[in-house]
Amino acid sequence: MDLQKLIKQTEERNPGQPLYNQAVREVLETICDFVNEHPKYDHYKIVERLLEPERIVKFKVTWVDDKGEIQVNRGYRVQHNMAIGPYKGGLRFHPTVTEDTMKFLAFEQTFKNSLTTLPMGGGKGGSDFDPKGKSEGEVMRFCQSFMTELQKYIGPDTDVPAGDIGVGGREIGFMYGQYKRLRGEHVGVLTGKGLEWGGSLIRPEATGFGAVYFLEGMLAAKKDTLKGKRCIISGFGNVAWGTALKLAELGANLVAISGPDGYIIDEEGISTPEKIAYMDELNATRNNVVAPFAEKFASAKFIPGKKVWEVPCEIAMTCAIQNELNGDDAKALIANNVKYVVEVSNMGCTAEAVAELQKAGISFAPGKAANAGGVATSGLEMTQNAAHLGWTAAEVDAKLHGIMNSIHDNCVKYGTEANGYINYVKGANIAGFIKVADAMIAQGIAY
Ligand code: 2IT
Repeated sequence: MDLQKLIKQTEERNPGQPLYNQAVREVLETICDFVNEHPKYDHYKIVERLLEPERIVKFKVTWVDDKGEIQVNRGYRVQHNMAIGPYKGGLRFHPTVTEDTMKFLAFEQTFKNSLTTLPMGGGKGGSDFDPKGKSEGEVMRFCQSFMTELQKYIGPDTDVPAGDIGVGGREIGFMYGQYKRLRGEHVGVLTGKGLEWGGSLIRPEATGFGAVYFLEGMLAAKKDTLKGKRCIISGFGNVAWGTALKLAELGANLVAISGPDGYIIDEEGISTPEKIAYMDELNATRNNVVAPFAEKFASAKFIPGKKVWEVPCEIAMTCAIQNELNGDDAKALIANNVKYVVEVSNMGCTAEAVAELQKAGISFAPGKAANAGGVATSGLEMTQNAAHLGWTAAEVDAKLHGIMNSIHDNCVKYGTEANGYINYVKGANIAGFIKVADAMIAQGIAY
């Protein structure tokens, strides 16, 4: 493959879509040598074929707000690749959602899902609907209208959406109810469902738990452990919550979390059940501010308008949104002697940040490897639904742990460089690529 030609072609074919171009560029740069060592991939034009989603569905979502006014939003579902299983990936409700956001996330999802070892293709969807300040009735009416259109394109064997930013158990419930009402089927068409109606234990915790299991692998590779390590994370939503829970359980010292309004620093540690439960409570309001945490706990201080990456730490984890850690943030972390940086949000770091961290020899994990525990546990929910049974928390957690270990092993296998540095970005991209590419070759020229 001709790297520069493909990067240029992607830019020309996807103008005004910087996120998609960023995600593609990172993958192309890291798989290039591997692809060129295996001519079959060029022969079957696998890379070129992966750069075009199989289908993009874009639709209108109209709904009526509490004042009786009609509102119009945009809905999306990008079905990127179905080679190894039904399309699978979350739904994001956030005002920043565009076709570009959906395309980059669906592209990442294909590689991530391939890494999980489970049979899931890649997809992503969502809307520019802003849950902030909306009443329960407004959220329900929006979800019902959104699903009325989306249901035409999904199904338990074709495409199985789940949650993402702005979509939690409540929204999944409203959407599942509408799917059932329209189709008359109680099937595993969404994951992240409530426990009483087909959900899986550990799914709410899974993204954070999985990320910490992956981090343990990174530490073990350096003969290091988590105990007592000073950690900071961005965000305070579902992913940050699961991460905080597992960090506390394993004896790490989490001292900072953040929101769009600033960050919280708590030198006594964000590790008690009360503090971690309050993160969840704050997130449930969907008001998107972390400041109230400092009003509730005396040991916590709120620093308004600043990014959390200025806090000295050994471990930093992005748990909020894409490109939240830039080149300057990476330099600040490096100056403060950070040792491990884990992307838990999808593409949480800019390309400049990744380059800075890798240049400094910092152990860095990309989101598609470190956050794969969420979708992996969704895959386990699909298995339980298909078999009409439910596993115990211990069973699901053990499977999740095994999957994260296997992803770490694969990153080491394909990402270890001559000097011993583990390039997790390269390892994850190559390992994720191989399975999808070989399945596409086997299935002929279909997509
Ligand atoms: O980014 C992600 O992997 C998710 N939002 C979870 C997707 C899923 O299908 O559970």
